[in-house]
Amino acid sequence: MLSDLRKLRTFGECGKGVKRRAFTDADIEARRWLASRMADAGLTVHVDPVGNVFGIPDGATNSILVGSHSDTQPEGGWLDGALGVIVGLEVARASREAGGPPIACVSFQDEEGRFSTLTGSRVWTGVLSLADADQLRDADGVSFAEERKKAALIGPVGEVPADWFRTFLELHIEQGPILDTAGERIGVVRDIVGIRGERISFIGDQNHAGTTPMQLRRDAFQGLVRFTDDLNTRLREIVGLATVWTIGHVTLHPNAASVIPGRVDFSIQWRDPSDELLQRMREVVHQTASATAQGMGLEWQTSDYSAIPATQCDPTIVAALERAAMTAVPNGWRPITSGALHDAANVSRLMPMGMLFVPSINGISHNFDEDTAADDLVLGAETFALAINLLTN
Ligand code: HGY
Ligand code: MN
Ligand code: MN
Repeated sequence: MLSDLRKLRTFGECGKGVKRRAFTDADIEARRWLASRMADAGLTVHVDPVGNVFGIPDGATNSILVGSHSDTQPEGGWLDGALGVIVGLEVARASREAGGPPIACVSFQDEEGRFSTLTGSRVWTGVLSLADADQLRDADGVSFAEERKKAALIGPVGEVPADWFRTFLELHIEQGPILDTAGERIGVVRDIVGIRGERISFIGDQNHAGTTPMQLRRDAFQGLVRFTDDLNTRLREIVGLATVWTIGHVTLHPNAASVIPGRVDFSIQWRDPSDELLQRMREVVHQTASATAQGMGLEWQTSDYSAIPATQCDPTIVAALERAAMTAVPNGWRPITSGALHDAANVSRLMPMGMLFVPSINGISHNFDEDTAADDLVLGAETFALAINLLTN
């Protein structure tokens, strides 16, 4: 498992981390390698039309499905997604060698949102239609419909029916500080927060930075500044302890030192365990954008709205994961809410799902420095396999 994990890291390796954006050469090469490792393990490889890669045992149509994603953020850690994919492969391989229950494995595509949030598993689970996904473009305007044609480079492309599987399990790094700070080694995920996101634009007047008096300006960047400040004040009135919101991607037009920005486009996303709060927050985001535009003589637009509801893990699976954790590390585990989104959230629409976490050193993730101690990786895999034994015997 560790040697496969370290091999996967080499695809797009960049210092301690990786750059393996969905459908880039590094991603396709990694998926081709994964497909070969699945075949080596005696699994039949299926690639679906959006590049999700499945390893299916002996024509089984009632497997447990184990996996995650192998694409990364633009500056990704070596374990985010990769750990769950490699442990999925390892569990499928070990079960087949031991004559155990049919275990299938998967690497979902574009979980990290080059095109949209958790694109591959949203299409596979029917949350997002293929036709709608084909309308997506990345931040550089590259078409999803074009890029997904590369799926054929990985292996034979065809639909993979969800009813081939009865349960989904995902092992993942926590990506936050809770386990590491508490000195604990396993997190049994009880629920996954919901997320909402969209792209917002403010449009003003592009003009000369030297000759345009301040009071005559319609400066789109200043619009973003006021929006952000006003939004923080308004949201702090209504949010809870677990609520987060982020403006992570900003493009200014024309992005030149001597030009007053005529346009700013930015992503905004927010997360919380409560769906009604997430909805309320969207109203505040729009009220704030409208007030900002009105107050500064700007126009504003919104697009690319996406929503994944808060998700509960299956109680039977949670109980098995807790029993395994109590066996493996009696005083070193806790139940935990996932602040990160995972493909498991989408798959839970179709079948019972569960997740297990291992610690992230200093809580770092979505960063080249993301890391987890090797013995925690092994303990996580062993605890995960123990839970699967409990679920299948
Ligand atoms: O953003 C997330 O929660 C996930 O890591 N893509
Ligand atoms: Mn992930
Ligand atoms: Mn991630």
